[in-house]
Amino acid sequence: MGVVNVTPDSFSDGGKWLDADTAIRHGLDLVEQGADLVDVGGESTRPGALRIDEDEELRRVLPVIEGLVAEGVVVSVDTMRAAVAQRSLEAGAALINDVSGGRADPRMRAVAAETDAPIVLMHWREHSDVMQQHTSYDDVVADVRAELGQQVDAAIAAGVDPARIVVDPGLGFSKTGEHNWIVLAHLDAFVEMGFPLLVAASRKRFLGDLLSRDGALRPVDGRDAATAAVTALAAAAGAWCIRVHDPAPSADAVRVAARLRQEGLR
Ligand code: PMM
Repeated sequence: MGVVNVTPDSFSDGGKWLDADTAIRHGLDLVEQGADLVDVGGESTRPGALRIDEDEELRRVLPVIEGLVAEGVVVSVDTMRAAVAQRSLEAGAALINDVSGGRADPRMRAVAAETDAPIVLMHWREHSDVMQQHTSYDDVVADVRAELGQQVDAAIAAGVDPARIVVDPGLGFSKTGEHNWIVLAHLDAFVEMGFPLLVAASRKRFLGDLLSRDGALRPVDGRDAATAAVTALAAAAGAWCIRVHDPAPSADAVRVAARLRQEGLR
């Protein structure tokens, strides 16, 4: 999954693809580089981000979704709003990527149920402006899995077909860097939930921390090799989808992991 953030303020690519034509061209480029689908988002969820209103979110994502769908691209919409999900599906999006896992907008589960669209449910506790004040866990793997399980149960109770659910532990969302590493080391616990697993580590701060030198954080544009390394490991652990900004090395990493898994299953 390649990422197009149609936002002025996303941490890794904010402001780069704000105008629709540029965003569409970038989405096509991601496909050219090996992405099987393109995730279009209009609202930044970086730590501390404030929300934008629904009209602005629609204004940002709809033309990009329409443009990419017209070119035959499989598109997911990265949104926490039911109305944005609904309109995006009507515009041709194939999948809902809700980082709040159905928790931010009470109507999201109903939209997924009524439209029968596949939906990514990500582990989520709070909105981005305060999420890093909610990072307390007894056991991060067990707790995230249990809370994500509750989000899955709520979606199924609202009528979402279990066969259409994708789960995501939500790296960096109400999690410290240490938590992210522990979660990544135990992806099997999430694979065991029995749903396709999405992992999104791309360019995130914990990679910048790992690669820092002399106290200076590795800049965002220097984190793609580490991202591809995470891709290989996550795919080898059984992840179904990897969400990245730079798909070429990750697409190759997925092929390496798939080949090794094939050999391991012999
Ligand atoms: N992270 C971001 C945005 N969308 N979606 C899913 N499913 N999982 C994530 O971890 C996730 C996401 C934040 O990263 P960005 O600002 O680079 O898009």
